[in-house]
Amino acid sequence: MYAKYADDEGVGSEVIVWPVPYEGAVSYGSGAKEGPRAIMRASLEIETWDEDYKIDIRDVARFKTLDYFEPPVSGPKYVFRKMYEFLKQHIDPKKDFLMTLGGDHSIALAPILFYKEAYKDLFLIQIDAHADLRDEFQGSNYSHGCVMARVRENKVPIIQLGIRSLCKEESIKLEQDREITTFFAKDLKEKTPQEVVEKLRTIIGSSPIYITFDVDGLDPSIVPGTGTPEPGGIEFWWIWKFWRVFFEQMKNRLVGIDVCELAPIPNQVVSESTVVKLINRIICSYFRQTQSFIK
Ligand SMILES: [Mn+2]
Repeated sequence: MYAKYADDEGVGSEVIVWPVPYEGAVSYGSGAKEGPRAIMRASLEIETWDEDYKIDIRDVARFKTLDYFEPPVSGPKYVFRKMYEFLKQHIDPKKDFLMTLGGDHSIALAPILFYKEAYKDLFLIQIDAHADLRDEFQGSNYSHGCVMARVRENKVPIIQLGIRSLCKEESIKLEQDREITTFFAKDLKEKTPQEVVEKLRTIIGSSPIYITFDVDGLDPSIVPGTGTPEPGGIEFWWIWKFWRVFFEQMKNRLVGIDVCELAPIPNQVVSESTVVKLINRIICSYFRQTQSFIK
């Protein structure tokens, strides 16, 4: 039923898909625990051909889907621990490319720290409307509003793209923490993907990269199905072009990715379609480089 991301028909690099249908006390809208199923379902319907690259995603990637993670009910800290344990047992960070499908943004912490352990100079690219830098949120240090604060405690430098909603505590952190580079959504609008990539190259150098893709970073006109939609987000064709320029010019190793905060709207598939198109774009953009599959 969840065919495309679940099959093994492709011939390229293996992408291990890990569905994590967890949502804690989501602050506003709910439904992020339905994200993985909606993404799997939409992955059946979206064209796998990339006309820009003239390649099919199956030429560069083959997907293997793990069983759906069963989150403990005792809160996000325990979800983190159980996820981390699972990764330790089943994933080889030096070899395996993992794509974790959330769930709310709290599910990103375990894979990020897991890869950080293997790659000391790991850089995080965070697509997001929110800074997620609160020290504590909804009574937990591990909730979706705190992920990036925990990431920074573990010394992972962050590049943020699409930010447009934060609190005073977070604003101060952004000013003080030199290991966080923030491209606010309103400024991205004025820049070409090329200009942003040139800046990123000087910051990231040749370090390995992990991408955490909170879908609310995109404009809600293309992803209305998310818990806390914020107007003025990243536009579709901008980010579409961005991934091409980014991977062509950076040539960094991408170790893994997560996609979170998709909360599907009943009887409407625009959000998950947008998200799957962009997942496919990232996968094609990266793996066509690693396999020298250049047009
Ligand atoms: Mn987030």
